[in-house]
Amino acid sequence: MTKISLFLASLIFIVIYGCNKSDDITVTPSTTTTSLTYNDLWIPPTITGKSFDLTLAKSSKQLRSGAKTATYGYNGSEFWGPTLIMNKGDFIQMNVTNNLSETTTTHWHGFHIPAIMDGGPHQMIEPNSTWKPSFEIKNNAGTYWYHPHLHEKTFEQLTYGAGGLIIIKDPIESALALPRTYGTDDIPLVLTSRRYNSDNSFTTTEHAYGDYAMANGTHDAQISLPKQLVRFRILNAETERGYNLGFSDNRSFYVISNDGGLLDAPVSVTRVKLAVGERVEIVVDLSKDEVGSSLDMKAYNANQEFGFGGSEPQTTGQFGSLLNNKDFNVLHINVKGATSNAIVAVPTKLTTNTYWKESDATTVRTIKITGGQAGSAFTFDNNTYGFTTINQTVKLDAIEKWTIVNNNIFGHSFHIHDIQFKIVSRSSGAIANYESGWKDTFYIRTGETVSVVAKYDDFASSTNPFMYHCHFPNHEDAGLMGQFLVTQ
Ligand SMILES: [Cu+2]
Repeated sequence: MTKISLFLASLIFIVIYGCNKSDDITVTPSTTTTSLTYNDLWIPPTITGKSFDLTLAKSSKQLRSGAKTATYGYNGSEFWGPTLIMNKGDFIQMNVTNNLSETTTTHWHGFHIPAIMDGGPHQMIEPNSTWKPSFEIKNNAGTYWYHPHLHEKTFEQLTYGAGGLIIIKDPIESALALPRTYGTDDIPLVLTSRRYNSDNSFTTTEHAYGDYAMANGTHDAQISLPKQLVRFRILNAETERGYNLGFSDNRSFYVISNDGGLLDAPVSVTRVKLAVGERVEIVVDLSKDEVGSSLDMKAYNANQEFGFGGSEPQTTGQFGSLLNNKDFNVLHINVKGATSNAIVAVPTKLTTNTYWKESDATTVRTIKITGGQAGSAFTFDNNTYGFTTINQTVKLDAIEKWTIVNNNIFGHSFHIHDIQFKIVSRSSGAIANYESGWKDTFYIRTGETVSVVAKYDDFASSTNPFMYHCHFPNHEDAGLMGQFLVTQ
């Protein structure tokens, strides 16, 4: 390089990198996005109390330059819906109005409630009608979510943006010195991605992965966070993509909670994997960061094992994506001054869970993931999902071990309604410490066998089934779903 070209290069460097403002920050183009600006992370509004009115309707959102994108949202949101905040022990009234021109359902993911209140495929909400389930909140404090679960329409309705987070509070969690100022040091973070047609509409024909990462319905999201401990409530709301999450400087952070509530103690990690439908609450320490500095939360998804959603090399087509087999940003974080009520230390002890053990189980069931070969649909035990078929019958109050076998061509995300379970074994090796708590969804690798133990208590019905299914919405739509009754 000549002196002049060096001078020009440094001038360009200063122009590009030298003058950052808080709102419209000019950044280095990452490997996976050509965008030069960040957009402020949308924080869903909250509804707190015992009565929740939700209305699902068509909407639209300016997601790219040019035409707005047709979306679905609850309560006027342009994408997604409000965060519902409720207390364990409260009796809740839900009023869900469907203002779409098609049928939907609203499932309370992770909730331990009667099957008829569950919002699965059977609790259909016709257009211009209101569904009014009511139930007691029996779950532990944690991060749950609601989403459509209409058979063969789940993928499409989720893709349009129908969904929302639920935060349950209880006295154990409330007594801990944890960040819990919503939107300030307690940040909801819904991770997904979308693919676009040339008219800026979402691609809704079946495909496994979007091309552009999205956090809370925001592409290239950024947030300013205080110089203190900050909690994130993270949901993987993808179709098939898994996330191997970490921070751009490889700092350690704490996992404090997974699907069904607090772990016994915080787990220090530098990466946490999150499959579709799983939630994790993490706490990251920003107290040593300079005000004005920035870092990124990233998906370290390059070089994952075969079968991990998004590990495929291709960039286009049904299993391709511009994000596949790459590390990419999920949230850009700008550090600002601490708040007056900053949390500065993670509690060493969180709660005392008493988990079911393998030896507690009086019934053992094996469920095999089958099909999926030569263009055939995935199935459980070679049975295609049937709306009136009961695949399993569980006795009320039974403690059961369910062993899921995936001698199949790809990884899946397995979800059981009604209960929270304990993962007791993984044939591939150890159970990750960050999935050591109560769970309702887990990742099952290709070639793996995973066993979980749960007690099927409180709610019996001879007619209303619960679901178990792959939480890849395209897979459940295609029939990778079964039904179980809990009977007296
Ligand atoms: Cu699946």
